[in-house]
Amino acid sequence: MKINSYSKEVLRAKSENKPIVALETTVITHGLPYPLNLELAQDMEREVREQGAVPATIGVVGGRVCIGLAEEEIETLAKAEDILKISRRDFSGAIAKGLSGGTTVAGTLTVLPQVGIRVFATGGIGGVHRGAAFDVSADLPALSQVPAVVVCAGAKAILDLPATIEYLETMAVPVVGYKTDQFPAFYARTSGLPVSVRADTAEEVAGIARAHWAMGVQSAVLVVVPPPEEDALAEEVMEEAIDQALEEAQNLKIRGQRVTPFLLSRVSELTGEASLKANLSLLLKNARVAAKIAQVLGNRE
Ligand code: PSU
Ligand code: MN
Repeated sequence: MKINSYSKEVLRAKSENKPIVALETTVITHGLPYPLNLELAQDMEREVREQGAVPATIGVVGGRVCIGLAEEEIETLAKAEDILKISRRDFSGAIAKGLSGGTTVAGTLTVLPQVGIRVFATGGIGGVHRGAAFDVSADLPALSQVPAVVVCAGAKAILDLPATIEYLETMAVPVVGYKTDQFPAFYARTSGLPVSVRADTAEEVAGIARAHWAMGVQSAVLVVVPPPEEDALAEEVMEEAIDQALEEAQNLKIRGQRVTPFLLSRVSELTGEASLKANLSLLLKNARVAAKIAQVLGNRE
């Protein structure tokens, strides 16, 4: 059964052995409003290209798992109102029924080993939700099973960050602070929580990743990058908005896949879009850092 379909640009990059950076699409379909999401998708691809790497935006279009999306396909995903959010378990339904959707961090990670890509940029990973013992993002088990470098600004701040970090430790995922000793809190640069190792250059990150996989551990290496100083939120401002958004989610009985998109958009409204600005700017920064790492690490042999 042939399920993957490559863009011309990604096929060429593979044949010329150019470094490739995977990008997810749930941030487009569920994370950001139109038309900002479309602009962001194009800007992230541009950032990757400017660093001399090739972007592979991954998503599902009409049941085809696309490794690299054409401009019109990205636009379709960005405009769609009722579209799937595809985590690991959701591919099967989408493929069998010929549906479309944005792939989450877990979904995108699932595809990477099949297509030989090992560097991936996103905004913030999912994690353990606050006060909800059984709401743990599928991003965490996926990180424990896929050998890739995942570049992010930590886990989304709406989550229980200490619990998320404990989970990453249990699942043997190194947390590499990129020019930082602290786990960033997505919108904010600090959280007071430690990383497991620090790296100050792309070369150092690549060295850590190679050593990790050489030890035979097949998990991801999580590279955490603080959001750009000029757009980051102060921790107190962020926490106040998050508390209110969480209370509303509970009152409205928001559950399952809808929790994360609801909280992100409420926090954006409550902070007068300051969190949205931080979100966009950290996504671009992560794409740049990922491209630098891909340059050094290359694709999977
Ligand atoms: N980063 C963003 N915005 C997003 C996401 C990440 O800046 O919307 C998405 C990612 O795709 C992540 C998903 O995998 O949210 C997590 O959803 P859940 O908590 O339901 O697993
Ligand atoms: Mn969940």
